[in-house]
Amino acid sequence: MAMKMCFRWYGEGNDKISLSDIKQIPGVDGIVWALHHKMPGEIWETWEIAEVKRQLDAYGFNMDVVESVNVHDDIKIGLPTRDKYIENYKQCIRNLSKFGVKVICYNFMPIFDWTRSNLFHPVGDGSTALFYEKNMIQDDYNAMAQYILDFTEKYGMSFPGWEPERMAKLDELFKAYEGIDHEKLWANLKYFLEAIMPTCRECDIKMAIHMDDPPWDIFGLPRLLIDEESIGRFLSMVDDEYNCLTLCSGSLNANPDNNVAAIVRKYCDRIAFAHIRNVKHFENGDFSEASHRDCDGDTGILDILKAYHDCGFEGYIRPDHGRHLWSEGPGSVRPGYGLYDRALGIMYMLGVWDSLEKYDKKENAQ
Ligand code: CS2
Ligand code: MN
Repeated sequence: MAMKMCFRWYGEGNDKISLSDIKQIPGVDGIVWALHHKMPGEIWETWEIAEVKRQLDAYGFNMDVVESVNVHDDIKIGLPTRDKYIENYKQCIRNLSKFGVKVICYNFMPIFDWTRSNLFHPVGDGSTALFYEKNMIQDDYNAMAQYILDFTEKYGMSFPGWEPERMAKLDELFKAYEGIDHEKLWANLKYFLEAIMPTCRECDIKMAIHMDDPPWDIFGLPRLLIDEESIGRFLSMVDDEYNCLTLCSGSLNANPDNNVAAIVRKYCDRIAFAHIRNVKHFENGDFSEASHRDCDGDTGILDILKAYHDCGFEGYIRPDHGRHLWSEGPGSVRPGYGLYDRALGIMYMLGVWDSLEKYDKKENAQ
């Protein structure tokens, strides 16, 4: 029994890490990929997907998991134009299925994807990590977005979900989301999923929603996937085996009240994709991302991996973000997506998993 280990890669010319680098990490079978130049709502053409397949095939990697096919704001807001974008989304699903894609990771967060106040915060040992300073993410969304955009512009990169084209119209976007409270957003999510489920079934592709990061409302925008209860609501709202989760332990663990191992045990059959990360909390509500080693953070990952193992998890898994180590810093690495710490994280996870396989099984057999 095995979970399937993957590594997120941003694509040729868009990531300083090469497929050859990734190939040297033990145990990685698949690349978590995307067409990062696509705006939300655009169709991913088969020739573009074929090009990525060719690159991955050369190293024997599968392309089973896409992260993300981003959802257009009109779908989240529930505008009449959403139907057109939903049709495009279905076409993406069909095109991806031609290449054997099995899981689409996506999120339903209004306006912003993951949000941090500092992309390279010193951890204390010489490395840096993504950091969330609560006070910095209060009311000035323009300042926060500017910090991210200045960074991406300076280093000639763009972050998924932070497309400069969208960010340039931030005030307009906030206006468009006016009146979209939690219940409306839930309803729009339901509408979207119900519309695409038949296509998912036909194509055998699971939709796996990523947890909201951080798991609470920011800048007055509602966030839905935040804890055990909301996950339960989500799964029963569209009770379909193709309506699944990307259970991101890092996102959920930003709230110390969440018990991710318990969530895994409860919903394991609907978890298509697991993101594993450790989080360190500060008393004032700030948090920092930590190494995967259990004792390096406050939330740990051992209980979570044990829960997956006990449940017989056979889905896809990847290290979530990593710290930036050694030569990695602004300009040489995508924030949270360096090579070294994620590779170390994989070895730690595989070490834990292999031990569970070897010794847990024996214990159970006795
Ligand atoms: C990811 C998310 O980089 C990250 O923080 O965990 O951005 C994730 O890729 C998206 O939310 C999924 O749509
Ligand atoms: Mn994640």
